[in-house]
Amino acid sequence: MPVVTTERHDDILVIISDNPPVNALRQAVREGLVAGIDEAMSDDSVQAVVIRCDGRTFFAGADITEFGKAMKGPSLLEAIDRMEASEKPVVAAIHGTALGGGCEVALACHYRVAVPSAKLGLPEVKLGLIPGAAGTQRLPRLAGAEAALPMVAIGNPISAQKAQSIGLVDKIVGEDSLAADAIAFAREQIGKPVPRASEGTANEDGVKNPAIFDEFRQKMARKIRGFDAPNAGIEAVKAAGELSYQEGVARERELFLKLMAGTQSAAMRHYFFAERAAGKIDGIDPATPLIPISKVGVIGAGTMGGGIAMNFLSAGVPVTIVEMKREALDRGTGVMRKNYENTARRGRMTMEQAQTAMSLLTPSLSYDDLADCDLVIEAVFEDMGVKKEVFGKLDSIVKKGAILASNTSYLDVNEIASATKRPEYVLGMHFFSPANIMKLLELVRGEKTADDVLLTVMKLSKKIGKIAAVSGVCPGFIGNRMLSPRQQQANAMIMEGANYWEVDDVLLEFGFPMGPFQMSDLAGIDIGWHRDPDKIETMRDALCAAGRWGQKVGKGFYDYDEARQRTPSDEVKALIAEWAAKEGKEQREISKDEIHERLLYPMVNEGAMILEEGMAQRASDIDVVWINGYGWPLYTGGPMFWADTIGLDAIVAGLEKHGLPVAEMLSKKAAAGETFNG
Ligand code: 3H9
Repeated sequence: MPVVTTERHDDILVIISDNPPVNALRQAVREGLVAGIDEAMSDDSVQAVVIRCDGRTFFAGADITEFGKAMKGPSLLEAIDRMEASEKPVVAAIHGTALGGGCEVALACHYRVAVPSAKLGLPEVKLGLIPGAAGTQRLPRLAGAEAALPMVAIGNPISAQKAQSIGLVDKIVGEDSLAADAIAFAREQIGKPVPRASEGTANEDGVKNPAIFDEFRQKMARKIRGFDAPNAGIEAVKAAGELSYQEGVARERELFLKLMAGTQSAAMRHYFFAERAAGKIDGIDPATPLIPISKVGVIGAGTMGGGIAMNFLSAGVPVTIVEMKREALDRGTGVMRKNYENTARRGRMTMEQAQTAMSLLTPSLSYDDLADCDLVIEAVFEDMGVKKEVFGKLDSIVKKGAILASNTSYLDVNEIASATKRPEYVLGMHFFSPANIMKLLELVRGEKTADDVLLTVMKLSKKIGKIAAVSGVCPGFIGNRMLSPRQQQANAMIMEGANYWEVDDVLLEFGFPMGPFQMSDLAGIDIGWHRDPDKIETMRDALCAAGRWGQKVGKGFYDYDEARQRTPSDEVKALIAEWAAKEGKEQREISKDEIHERLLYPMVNEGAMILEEGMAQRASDIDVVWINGYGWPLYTGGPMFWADTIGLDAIVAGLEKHGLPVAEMLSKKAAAGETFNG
């Protein structure tokens, strides 16, 4: 069965692509589209053309798996130029997502009709690229440079309604009658001169006001810091106003090819597939029947519990939240309500949606109210004794067959499970703070966790908008376990003479949002402190005793001004020197290169041990965890992909140079010239 077929409806030829799952524009599809257009052109009885897709979506883009391989068949640009060149009207009929190359197909058609639920976008920038089939040249000419800029340089898709408002969609048609409505629309265009996006003049907005490009760059500065593609995108859209269409396409090509050959795009394409791979669980049949989850229980209404609950409420799943004391319960639910209201105020949801979410919440002071929940997640104090008590209690109250999950960030999930008579229904669900915002969810698979339990929670993660990765049971799981050697090195280096702000700066320059000492200040240095200012046994005790509790009191490792700008503190410098002397640490100059290697290489080494012990299913899962949970810069592809790009032999040599341990897997792979990601 060919992937592209044609269908005659009197004087209209309908070209239909059916290339599951997302109608990616692979070679056979491009050939089919060209053949379809040729058929329409060579048949005088055809008066107009409709291009549509079967399956769940209109073309979701070029086929990313073909990137980096030799191009076969017509290029996408050749294929779509044929559409635009036609004198007979060509109409794109859009449902699902018209993304990247798919949006470029739509732009090359003379008209676009879409169902109300459709989305259109140019997300190439999220793959470290810019559109490469004239999208940066046709879109500004059709919709204006100002409207094109966020689409090209940020890459978020827009709704059909928004697309109509900027001229990208001509008509919104019935959700269930796209095929027929598109044919009727095409028939109405017969005999009229065809409008071509490449001949549009909307891009003159950027010519009249060239300041929009710099303004946009400034507005987005934080978001695009470190990424190459957004700037290339801005440049390409600007070129659409400065150059002829043909010259503009050549400029786009030049920018596209440069990005395609670079490490950033390779890293971001790696991440695209890594994120999808993380959702797959080795050894579990994806067709395993799932446990229905229609009601969730959360224990603890503090920051973590409240945030966890909001994920489910926002996804329309009723939640019962339990606290010990009325005051804490009221405070917790109050904070949730406020968070929703703020989100609505910022326009990210309607007030009505916020109210609907809150109406699904049942606050309670009794564990008994959790009896009929299908999944209960505890977010209580991180103490094994407390956790085991909670799980024993839950086991006796919550109905048989329900899943019991712990939000622990480092405790032994097998031991927690042992407090119940249903260890196969127990697992870890490690959310990251703020739990309603952070994307990452570590699913901790206990020794006895049943397949259907893990698969159910994996599927549920997607429903609540999380990116989940499976970890085995080990202290700190994947994420915190790898954080630990980095922190150890950071602490050790400041005792050996490195400036703590330089340690932070090295990570900032690498692309992290903050360094370890800034992070301590943000989290609060006094967390877990014994609160006795006379008992000073560590550097941290000394900081706490001096009232340097972190950002919340205006001073921690740094002094903070009112705008929360940090300045290294003389008091802290003196404290560090004093402690270093006490510990007999010799002081020396430590270069930024050494800081960089000693912070990051041990993380790669820990990642190798995690793989060696089978605690992560695959190296790319580790990348997913670090990018989504800890701010590892996406454009490097995550710690394991990054290590591959700089060479495992270089990592080993660096570790040895600094007298740091080297995992067996790492040294073997390095010696064999292998990489983590194959
Ligand atoms: C481009 O177009 C460049 C052009 O400008 C120029 C060219 C010259 N290719 O995400 P899902 C696979 S760049 C190949 O789980 P959802 C995906 O790996 C492209 N494969 O589904 C997965 O495979 P598996 C610009 C693709 O419903 C399966 O499809 N376009 C592609 O959650 C299902 O995917 C984009 O960047 C692809 N383009 O979300 C859009 N897309 O089942 C990328 C998906 O084996 N795609 N697959 O794991 C998406 O954003 C989402 O897939 C989409 C559906 C929203 C469409």
